[in-house]
Amino acid sequence: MFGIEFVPDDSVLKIGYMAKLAEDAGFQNIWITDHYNNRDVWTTLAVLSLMTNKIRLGTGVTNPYTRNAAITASSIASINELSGGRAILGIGPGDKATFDKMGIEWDKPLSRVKEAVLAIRAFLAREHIGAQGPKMLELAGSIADGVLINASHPDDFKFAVPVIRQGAEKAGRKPEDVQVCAYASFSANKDQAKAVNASKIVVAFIVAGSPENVLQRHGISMDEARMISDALAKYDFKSAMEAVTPRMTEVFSVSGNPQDCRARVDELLKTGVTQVVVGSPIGPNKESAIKLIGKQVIGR
Ligand code: F42
Repeated sequence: MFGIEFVPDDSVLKIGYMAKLAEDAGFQNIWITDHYNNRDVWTTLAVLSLMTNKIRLGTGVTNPYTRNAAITASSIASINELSGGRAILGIGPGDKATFDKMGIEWDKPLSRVKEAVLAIRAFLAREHIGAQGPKMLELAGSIADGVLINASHPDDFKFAVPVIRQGAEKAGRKPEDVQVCAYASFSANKDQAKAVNASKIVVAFIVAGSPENVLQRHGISMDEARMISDALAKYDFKSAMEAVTPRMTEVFSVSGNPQDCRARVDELLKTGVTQVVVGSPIGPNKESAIKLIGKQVIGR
C-alpha cells in the first residue's frame, strides 16, 4: 500500500489539487503534518474531504500537547463525517523543536500519548501513532492500529518491527494487527542526480534531528551531523546541503529514478512494512513526481 505526506506549507486549495492528483495516481492514504507554522491540519483535511473521493485522509501526525484530546476526538469525527468515513487519526508526542518555540514543555511524552489515545479511543477507532523511540514503538504495538515511523532505510525497520511486535504480543494482540508505515523522505525524478539533490535539504533536517544511536546505526559520525546542525542554526542552508553526504541521502531518503525508488520500496516491504508513505520533498517537481511515482513505482 502507498501513502503520501503533504506538508501544508502552501494554500490549502493547492494541497487539495495535489491530493486529487495523488488519488488519481493510485495512492491510498494521504497524511497531513501538524505544525503551528503551517496551514492548519484540520482545515486542510476538511478541504481534502471535499476535493477527493476515495483516498483515506489522516493527520500525520497531531499531538496531545497543542490540542486537547477531547477536541481532537471532535475534529477527527467531523472529518470522518465530511469524508464519508475516510478519516484516520495519526498522533504522536509532537516535535520538540516547535514546542520549544511555543513555550510548551515536553513532559512525559510517552504517558501523554498513551492517555490521549485511550481517551480518544473512548470515542473513535483507527489510530496510528507516530513513533521512533523504542518505548514509543512498543506502546504503539500494544495500543495502536498502526505506527508511522519517520525512516527510509530497511535497517531502521529491522530494528523497529520486532519492538512493535513485542509490544503487540505482550498486550495479547496479533502482530499483524498493527500496520507498519514507513514515513519516508522520498524524491523521484527521471534524472537520478536531480532527485537526490532535491532531497538534500530534507535530509539535512533529518540528520540534525536524529538521535545519536540512529546515526551510529548507519555509520554517520556526530561530527558530520554537527556540521549540519550548526549550519542550520545559522539558517545557512547552502552549507547544510553541502555537508549532506551520499551516505546520508541513501540512509535518510528514498531518492533516485523510479527504478531506484521501486528497489528501495521492495526492500522496505520485505522488513514487514505495510505502507510506504511518500514524504517530502516527493520530487524536484511535486506534480510530475506524483504522476511518475503513480505510473512507475506504484504501477509496478
Ligand atoms: N511531529 C509533529 O509535531 N508534527 C508532525 O506532523 C509529525 C509527523 C510525524 C510523522 C511520522 C513520525 O514518525 C513522526 C512525526 N512527528 C511529527 C514527530 C513525532 O511527533 C515525534 O517527535 C517523534 O516520533 C519522536 O518521538 P519518539 O517516538 O522518539 O518518542 C520520544 C518522546 C522518546 O523519547 N521516546 C522514548 C522511547 O523510548 O520511545 C521514551 C521516553 C519516555 O519513556 N518518557 C517517559 C514518559 O512517561 O513519557 C518519561 C520519562 C521521565 O522520566 O520523565
